[in-house]
Amino acid sequence: MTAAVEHRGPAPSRAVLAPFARAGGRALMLGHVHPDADVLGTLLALGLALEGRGWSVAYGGPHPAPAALGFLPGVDRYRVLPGVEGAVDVVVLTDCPNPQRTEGLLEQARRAAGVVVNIDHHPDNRRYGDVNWIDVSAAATGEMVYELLQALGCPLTPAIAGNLFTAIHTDTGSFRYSNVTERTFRVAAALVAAGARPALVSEWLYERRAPDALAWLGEALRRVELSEDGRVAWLALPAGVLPERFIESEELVNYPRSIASVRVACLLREQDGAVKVSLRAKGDVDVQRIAAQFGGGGHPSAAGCTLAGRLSDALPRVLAAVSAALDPAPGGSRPAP
Ligand SMILES: [Mn+2]
Repeated sequence: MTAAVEHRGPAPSRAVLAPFARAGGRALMLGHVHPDADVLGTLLALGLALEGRGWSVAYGGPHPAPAALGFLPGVDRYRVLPGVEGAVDVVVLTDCPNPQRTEGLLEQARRAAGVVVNIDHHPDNRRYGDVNWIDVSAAATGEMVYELLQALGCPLTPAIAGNLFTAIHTDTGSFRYSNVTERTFRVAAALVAAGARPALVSEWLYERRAPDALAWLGEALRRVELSEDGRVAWLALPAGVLPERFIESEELVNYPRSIASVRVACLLREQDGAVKVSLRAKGDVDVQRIAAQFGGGGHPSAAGCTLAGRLSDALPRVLAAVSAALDPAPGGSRPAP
């Protein structure tokens, strides 16, 4: 490749299609740290489609696929990669705004690969690929990969459809969030027609809690706090109060978010000398801007960041930033949302 290419539209351009156009090749589907269903579902869907066209495909990243996503068709092929060995024709990253989130694997892959393709819907994507397709109007990268497979003429097998449906299902909070559009439902309908099973996905995602999880959930919910004006709710978890396994298996930030008056919900979690922060907005507050103040990123209504130090220091800093975003100073420099 010579100069890097950037494409922003909802339909893939010829430059986006070109790396996948040939009949066979070698591809690495590269995930980022703590891969979620949008990452895994899209990597697996595109990889399985390429395999159907005679490609040889490897799947992996710095961390394993979470056990809760063990139902994704083909996820057993996804490996923890200590490094990237051997040459490949194409490396694909999906839903990965920041190349540092591959923990060095992208740099190794770049040396081994003909082309790096970056497919994402995050507004703060760093455009690190040779081909960068960034569609911020997509609710999930799953919508983009659906369009890509349609444009390539790849048949939607039930396995491919199940992966893409799960990607869209999770990134939209089960089709509930403000990122959901007519297109989301159109794509989801096509995926169900192709064999995705919505009830099965819901059962795997929401009805497979461990027997002790409800007691831990009670412990978590007891700690939710609400600001005086009711617009901010937060859940602050000191290290060790809840099992890691439980926290990883729940979207705990959704509980403070569910209070009617809340505009911004925060989950702060102390771990290994740092505090991981998840932010969610309902309506007009851009939490991506808040996360960016602390070196993080995400989407306008769902973002995250990590602060060094203790929970007792991080909590007031985060709440102050949220408060400033809710009530910008008169004449301040905050751009219109
Ligand atoms: Mn996503």
